[in-house]
Amino acid sequence: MSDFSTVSVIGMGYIGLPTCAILASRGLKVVGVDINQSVVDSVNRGEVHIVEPDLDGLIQKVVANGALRGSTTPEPADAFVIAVPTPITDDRKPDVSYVFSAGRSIAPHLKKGDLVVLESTSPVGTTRKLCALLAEARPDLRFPDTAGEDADVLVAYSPERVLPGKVLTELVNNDRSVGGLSRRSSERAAMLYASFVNGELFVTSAEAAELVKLTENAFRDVNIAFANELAAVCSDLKLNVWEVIDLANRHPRVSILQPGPGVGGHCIAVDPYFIIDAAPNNTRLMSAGRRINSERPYAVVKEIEAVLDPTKRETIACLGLSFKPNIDDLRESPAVEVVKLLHEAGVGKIIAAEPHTRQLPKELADLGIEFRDALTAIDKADVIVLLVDHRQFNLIDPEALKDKKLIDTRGLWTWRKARKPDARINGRLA
Ligand code: SAJ
Repeated sequence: MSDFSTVSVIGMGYIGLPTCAILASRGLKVVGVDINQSVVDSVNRGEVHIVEPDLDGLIQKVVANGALRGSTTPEPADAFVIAVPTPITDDRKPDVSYVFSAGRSIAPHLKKGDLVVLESTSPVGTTRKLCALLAEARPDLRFPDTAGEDADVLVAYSPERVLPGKVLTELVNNDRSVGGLSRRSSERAAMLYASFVNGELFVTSAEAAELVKLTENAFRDVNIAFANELAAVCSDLKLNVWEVIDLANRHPRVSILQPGPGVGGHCIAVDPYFIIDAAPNNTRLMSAGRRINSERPYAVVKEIEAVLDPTKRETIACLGLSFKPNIDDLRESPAVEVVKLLHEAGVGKIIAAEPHTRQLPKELADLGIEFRDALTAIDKADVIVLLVDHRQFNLIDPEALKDKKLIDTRGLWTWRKARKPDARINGRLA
């Protein structure tokens, strides 16, 4: 049990809301702050506005027992956890304005002994800038950037690293880096996380912790780019990339990720730019990775065009629109991008199916794309494009699709389901 009694979480999005729920479930009084009135209202009704396994039950419970309350304005607390978005601008520069406005909003409520932790993915140096902003707003208090261990308010950075879809488990079980602007800041922040983290807590500097977070996602982006580059190579050489990867991964020190129609979501496809912006002359690999992954939807459209019959207007079923399997999140989804590019190319009649949403996102609805359930879409189509390997699509027997032209961007039907168990003898490939 920690000696914090009240914690305020600023930003109740994909990370902030589950964090509120976990902190509140550990006996802390939590005030979740969000500038969006409808988010606050829904939390205060015990409801969730995002889809995340088990989160609804937990929120309902902690709101009902009075441990969590939503508010549009911050109020005094022992610790403030900032979990607001840090998007990129159109010219791919980090936009940390939400972090600084969160800082300005909590500054009037700070008192001696308080802790401020930034969790948002941030360019290196942001925590220190946030601290300077707080110090400027509160000249009556001492902060660790200038007062070191004598500071009145402690400031640290501790990035979230949870996987959407497994947030509640990973929040508790993942190891965590905690980077304070002073030793006491690190210790105090580690104490806060110890109230709910079972994983190990590693203390470092704020700057190292900031780069650690960016590095994790940049590493993954570059590695997915390798798989996507291999997919292009295999397409040239008329080889099955899924088979090549599966067999290469039998090497004890090789672990290639999976190719696909591109990299989506608000993290992996964005965070490398934070490093590229900070060190443009030393990030050739990360820049190339970003380029390769961003170009994937165009390669998929080319593949589709190549199988279309030019003498007629064929129907193309695009299965799956979310940015990864088994979720409803369409943010920066390469599948949506493929549908848009196909529409722009003006080839065929497009039907889209997404089992996790009730309707098309506005950007596709505005284009007049038809929305159907997967089986109807398949039935009507000449070409089936599998864009997301949702569980539901795994149930479809590839045999039933043998009269259709298949573009399987995830290797679900053309490799994972097609692989015959009798291709192995005593655990070895025959
Ligand atoms: N993808 C591939 N091939 C793969 C793996 C993923 O094409 O082999 C694609 C997915 O289809 C998806 C995108 O990459 O479009 C990202 O999916 P993901 O499941 O790899 O990751 P995210 O964006 O949901 O969450 C990531 C995680 N980071 C890492 O795994 C290093 C998560 O732990 C972070 O907390 C999260 O970013 C974040 O918030 O930063």
